[in-house]
Amino acid sequence: MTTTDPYTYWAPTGGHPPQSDLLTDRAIVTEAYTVIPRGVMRDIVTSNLPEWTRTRSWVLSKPVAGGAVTFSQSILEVAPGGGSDKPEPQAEVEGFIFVMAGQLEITHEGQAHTLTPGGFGFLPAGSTWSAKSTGAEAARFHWVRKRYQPVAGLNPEAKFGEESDVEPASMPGTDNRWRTTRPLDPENLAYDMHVNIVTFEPGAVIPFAETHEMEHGLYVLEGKAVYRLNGDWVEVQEGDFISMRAFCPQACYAGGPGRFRYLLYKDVNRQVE
Ligand code: UGY
Ligand code: MN
Repeated sequence: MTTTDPYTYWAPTGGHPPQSDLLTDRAIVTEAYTVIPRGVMRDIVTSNLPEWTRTRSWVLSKPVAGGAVTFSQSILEVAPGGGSDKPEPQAEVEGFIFVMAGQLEITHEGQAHTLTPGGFGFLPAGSTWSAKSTGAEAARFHWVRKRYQPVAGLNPEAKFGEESDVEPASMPGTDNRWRTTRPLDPENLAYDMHVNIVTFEPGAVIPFAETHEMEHGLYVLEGKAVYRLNGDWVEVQEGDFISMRAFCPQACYAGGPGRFRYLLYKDVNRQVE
């Protein structure tokens, strides 16, 4: 390989393509979990969406026939001036947006919200919203979508904000070395999904194999760690994505040298439909 930049397009002159851990060879698909390393998110796997202009997307998770995934998660990259007048084609589907780069203006029920990196928005199912990339560089953000499971008398409210304005909760017994920022109120049963930011200081761990009914979408925002997934230990780093089916045992060890941080989707607060 002649280039030092693993993301630069490179074509082999013959034989097999190179197998570098920064490219695609760390991808894993099992019944219990999927790992999509950042190197897989290349031009060749982008989708265009009919509702969006000047946009490309990488779909990281979606329900597939015979599978057990009930949410979709994509990274969208919207060039300046691009966007959508009606992003969500399905009235029963709610969404959560988390911005990683650029500036995204969301107009929800007539009110404009400008989101920059760390900014988030929860869009209840059936609400009216539009989105526009208003910065000088492309807006790059996560869009998690799920079919809302209504309960009589409970109405989830839209919420917009900034990660740094939400006080993180220290996980029990960890002296704040493992903490969770919860943009949506965990006590409010109107919400049937959460998207949290989970942070570990170097050396911090999930000290037991969590095994729970909730699925996860997990995108590494910063740092690296070894992640326990079902019976395997898998190295992950910034830009990698993991999805976990219900009951997939999970733990992690954040070896440093910096913080390990990820965006974590989970379904919550509902019986099986
Ligand atoms: O909230 C959670 O389920 C979280 N502790 N799981 C995780 O970070 N893998
Ligand atoms: Mn978990």
